[in-house]
Amino acid sequence: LFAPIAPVTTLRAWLQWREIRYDGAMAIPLIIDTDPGTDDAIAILLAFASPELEVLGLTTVAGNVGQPAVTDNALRICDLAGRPDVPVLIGAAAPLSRPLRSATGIHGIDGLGGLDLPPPSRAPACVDAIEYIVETVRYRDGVVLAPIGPLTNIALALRRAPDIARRIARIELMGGGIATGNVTRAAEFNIHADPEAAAIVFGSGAAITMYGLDVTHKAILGPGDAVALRATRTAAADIAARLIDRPHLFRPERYGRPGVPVHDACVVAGLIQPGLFDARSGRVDIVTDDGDQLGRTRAVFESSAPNSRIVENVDRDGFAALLIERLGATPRWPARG
Ligand SMILES: [Ca+2]
Repeated sequence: LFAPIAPVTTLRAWLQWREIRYDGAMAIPLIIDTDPGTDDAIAILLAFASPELEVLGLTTVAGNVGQPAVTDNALRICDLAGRPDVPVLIGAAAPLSRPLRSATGIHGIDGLGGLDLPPPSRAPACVDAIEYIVETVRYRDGVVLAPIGPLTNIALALRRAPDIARRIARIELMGGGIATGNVTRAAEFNIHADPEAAAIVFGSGAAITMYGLDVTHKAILGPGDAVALRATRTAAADIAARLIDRPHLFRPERYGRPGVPVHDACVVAGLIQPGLFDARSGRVDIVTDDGDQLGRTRAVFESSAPNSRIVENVDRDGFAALLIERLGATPRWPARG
């Protein structure tokens, strides 16, 4: 399944081909680094449905589930969206220095909430995700990285090629939480999964926007949104509805309404419609010492050495409307045989 397929002459030639193909487009060139992941799936579908973004590639990282399942899921999502042109590249199989602890309780054994999508129609690209990130950032101007899983791949790329930190236009990431955690009281899953990687990324000097639990716990989509999504009768919206409408995950006592936080889609929505979100500048540091604070994102807002924009609020209804509008405008893809 993961044997190399179509010979890619050289990575550079291939990137050149893509650039020619997209020449003239004003879209933001974007690499989504992902561990699909139910909310990853919604984020990727939203990106594919949005002309403001040019999705250059999907790089996969072990997180919600392990390798090769995350890669398999990324390919399935491309198939679902009719995007065989978007390369999927295999990244890290484990955090930098810790064992992987996946999140199958939320995302299901398969990582996609038991959606049971057809097997992928193709194999991943025969270029390693780390090399792909490094070369793409060096070669293309203005590349934005959107890591929506543990930060292992981004840290490995920065470690291999520290020069890319100033070439990356922005790192717009889902992770952390100033006021709250989810995997522990102190820490959010993506940061807790690989705190050493997070420390490298936040310390890299790259411009970072952090969509943490402070905002994603306000980006709650529920049964009413699922009804609106289904009413559009598109495959992408239907998949999103199925991933949102899982009542066993609803925690109205915590989120103030029935529904699930669609964490990763916040990053993509923020790239498309920044006005939906409020952020403050600050300095974020990562707790890497073992103990009950492990993986915490500590923020200082009035810092003289800020390293991040910390996103705190979202217009929930606007966020829901964007998702429904975009996914609802996608083709009614024929069911695969
Ligand atoms: Ca994710």
